Order: sequence, then C-alpha cells, then structure tokens
Amino acid sequence: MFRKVLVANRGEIAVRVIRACQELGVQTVAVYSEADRKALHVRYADEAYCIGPPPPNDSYLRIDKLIDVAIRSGADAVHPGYGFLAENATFARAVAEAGLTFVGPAPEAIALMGDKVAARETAMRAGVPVVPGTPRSLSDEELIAAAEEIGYPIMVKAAAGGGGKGMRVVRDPADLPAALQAARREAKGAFGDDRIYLEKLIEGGRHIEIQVLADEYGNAIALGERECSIQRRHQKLLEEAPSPFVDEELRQRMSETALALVRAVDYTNAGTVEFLVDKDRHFYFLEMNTRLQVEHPVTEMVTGVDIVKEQLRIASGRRLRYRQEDIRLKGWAMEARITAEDPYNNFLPSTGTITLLQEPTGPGVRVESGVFEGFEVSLFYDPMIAKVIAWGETRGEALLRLRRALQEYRILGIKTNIPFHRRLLDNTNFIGGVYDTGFLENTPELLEGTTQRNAVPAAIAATLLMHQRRQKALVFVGGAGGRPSMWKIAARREALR
Ligand code: MV4
Repeated sequence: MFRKVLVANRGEIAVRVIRACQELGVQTVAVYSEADRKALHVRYADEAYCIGPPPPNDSYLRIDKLIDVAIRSGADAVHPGYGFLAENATFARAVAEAGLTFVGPAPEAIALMGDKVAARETAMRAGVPVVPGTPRSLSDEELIAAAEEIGYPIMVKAAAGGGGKGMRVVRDPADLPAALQAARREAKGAFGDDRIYLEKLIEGGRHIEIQVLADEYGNAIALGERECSIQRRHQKLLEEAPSPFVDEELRQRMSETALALVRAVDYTNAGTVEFLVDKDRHFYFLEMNTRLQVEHPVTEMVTGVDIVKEQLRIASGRRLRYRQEDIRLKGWAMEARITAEDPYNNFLPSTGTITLLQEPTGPGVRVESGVFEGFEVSLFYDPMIAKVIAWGETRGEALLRLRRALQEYRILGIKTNIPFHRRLLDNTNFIGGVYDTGFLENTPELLEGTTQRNAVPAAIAATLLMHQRRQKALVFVGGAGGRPSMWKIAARREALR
C-alpha cells in the first residue's frame, strides 16, 4: 500500500479520499488555492500546499504545479477525484512519468473513452449494444445521407463531448445541415475537435449506469446499477441505487455487458458504464466514465464496498478483495446533491459565508460535505457543496429518511437547492419511481419560480444568532420543549428593538 497520497482535488471529494487514506494508514497531501486556504480538506490532510490563485486554470488544473508538489512532498501516488484532471490522459501520463502512481485506469483507457466515437466503435466491437447511428465521424454530406438511414429524430453528438456537452436534437431533416455546422463550430470551440456523429434519438429513456471495479490481475466485477435520470441541463441532481426500473434479469444483462467492455479494453480500477434504457427495457451504451463518480456513495451503501479504498488497493497492485459472487445488494440508497444555487431563481449560483450549518444525521443518513460554518462559498468552483445519502431497507424508507434529513439540514448565509429536493421527494411520480430523463422538463412545477418562504426571518435569525454567539451572551428563550427557538430569538430581538 502507498505511504503517502496526494489528493489533486478540493471540496467534498477531497475530504472523501483523505478519509479513505486515513483508514488505510496512508499519509495525505492536500493542495489548495488561495480561496481554499481554510477549506476542510486542508484541515484534514497531514500536509497541505498552496498551488496558486483561486481560478482552476491557475491552480487545480495546473499539472506542473501538482506534479511539483507530489515530488516535493514525497507522495507515492496521486488521486484525481472527479472533475478537474480526473479524466485527463495527459495528467495521468505526467504522474507516471514523474515516477508516481495515478489512482485510476491507464492513460490509454482514459483517452479511448474520452473520444466518444472511439468509445462507440470499441463498444460495438465488444458486442455492446450502442444506439443506432453513424459508425464513425463523417463529413456533413455523409452525415446527411446517414440520417435518412437512421431515421429522425436524430441526436447530433460531438466526438470530444460527453456528459451532454455538444449534443443537439434534430427532428426535421431541413434543420440538419445548419445543426451540423453549429455542432461542429461549438465542438471546435469547446474541445478543439470538430468531429461529430449521429445517433437515433431515444426518447423517454432512463440514464442507468453500472459501477465496475477491475484489478490488474483480470478480476473485474460489477457493483450493481445507479439510476441517474433526475438531471437538469445534464447535471445530475439526485441518484439512487438500485434503480426502480431494473429487475434482477435486466441487472444481470447490463452488468455482463458492462464487464464485456471492461475486459475488451483491459480496464483497471473504478469505472462506470453509462446506458440509456428505453421503455421496452432495451439498453444502449452511452459513455464510459474513467473516474470515481460523484454518486459513488449510493453504490457503497447498498453493497458495503468502499470504492475509494478499492481504488487505492488496485492502484497499489493488490488484488480486488471481492469476487462477483460476493456482491449482494442490500436495501436502497438515495443521494441528493446539495448545491449553492437558488432553485427559485433558475438555479442561479449563490455565494457568501455560511453563517449557520447544521448537518442531518441519525439512522441511515450519511453526509459528504466540503463546507463548515464560516466557509466562504465562491463562484470559482462547482456549486455542489455537499451530498446527503440516505439508506433504507426499502426504497420507501430511504426516501423518508432522505426527506427527514433534508428537513434537518440547516444552511444559512447562502441559498441552496434543498427546497427543490424536498419538493422532488413529495412528487407522486418520483415517489412511484416513474420517471425518465425528461422528468424535470415535464414537471415544471418543480422548477417554477416562487419567492423563498421564510427567507427574511431566516436571515434575521442567522444574523442575530451570529451576533449572539459573538456576544457570548446566553439568551435562553424557553420554548415548549425548553429548546431555544431561532424564531423566538428573532421575535424577542425584534420586540427589544
Ligand atoms: C442520448 C439520449 C437520447 N438519445 N442519446 C446525455 C449525456 C450523455 N451521457 C448522453 N446523454 C444522452 N444521450 C440518444 N441517442 C439522452 C441522453 C440523456 C439526456 C438527454 C437530454 C436530457 C437529459 C438527459 C439525461 C441523461 C441522458
């Protein structure tokens, strides 16, 4: 096992990786930008190095700085987390060239799956069902001819895209030429690669992904599926494991298919094979993510496998601790991504100091958070600040626990999407597990603008509470339960004005 690991990330995932290292007796090196000087991952790591000003391009994306700190600190390995450089083959190569171990797959696998056309071709060769479409990227003339074969509606995709970037739907053949040009222009601008390809649009599908783990000795296993269809503009908001749509037979077929792709590319470490599943239960390969995913905890909760520890074990040359027959799904897990965004103002990012933070806990509740009271939420980074995961024996219990947890969660000083999640958990279609990738689009009442209730009293209470704490005066406002109530403090203070 490694002696020391550099975690090339920030926020909740950096904390998550540091925790796994600590449980394995591995020393940890954190890196931070000037905006993250007081961040939780800096506090929890054994060592921490400033790598520059807040903008990611000057800090968390600077391969040279990360490699320099890895060498100076004497780290043996680098864990990239997710986002930033987690799927950057150049970074993975640079880590290896510096004589360290990259905790993830080989650079070749990262590059292959990062090219969505090459990934599709590889999947086809491995016998993995792909959405009917063009076999490779073609010229506009060839694409227009191919579209007639595929049949409309069509999804135009960028080879260097992924995660929904550079995708566009075309329903009318007359719109295709312009759509191809726009897609190429966008792809060239965003990825420096204007190759595009076509697929038949699968409508009303569900985004269901299979978690895989593979060691360097040919042992590859699937850890069940995750349902990730609750997305807004290709940002996942809530995920669950298992999927309410998948039965044991479909799970087996999707898992075997995912493992066929894993074996075809000699994949090692943790990965996720994404599928689109249509209402007739046909599934099609979408993409393969060559990193640890945000939503990995729901799989951990139902399988009992610590995926981050297995990543570190595999990268250090150990064998997987599990065989496929050891994997049993127990219960149900549901994760809500907590973001500093205003769900009543088009999910506009919210910044500011967290003046009050009370995290939920209790039976079956897990919080993965990168923030604390007094933390300054900025616009420099992704708005996701934490995840709440609830486990239950049944989907109903997991849902009720998640609802309870979100009622307990108090975050003041910034706006969060918690009110959105609470409305989602009250939606009858969601409660019934009846939803697909179009769910949010088809349920506008979950997103429509309303003023945030109790926004003003909450702000008063938070300010007073902070003021109160500074004064260290104990103002006890006996409530029925004898507990000081924020509202009573606010009311009393108002009365004293
Ligand atoms: C599709 C699709 C329907 N038909 N491809 C989204 C991101 C990437 N993982 C691939 N994605 C999709 N590809 C075809 N041919 C539907 C999705 C999709 C999606 C599309 C629009 C809005 C939300 C979505 C959520 C998950 C998947």
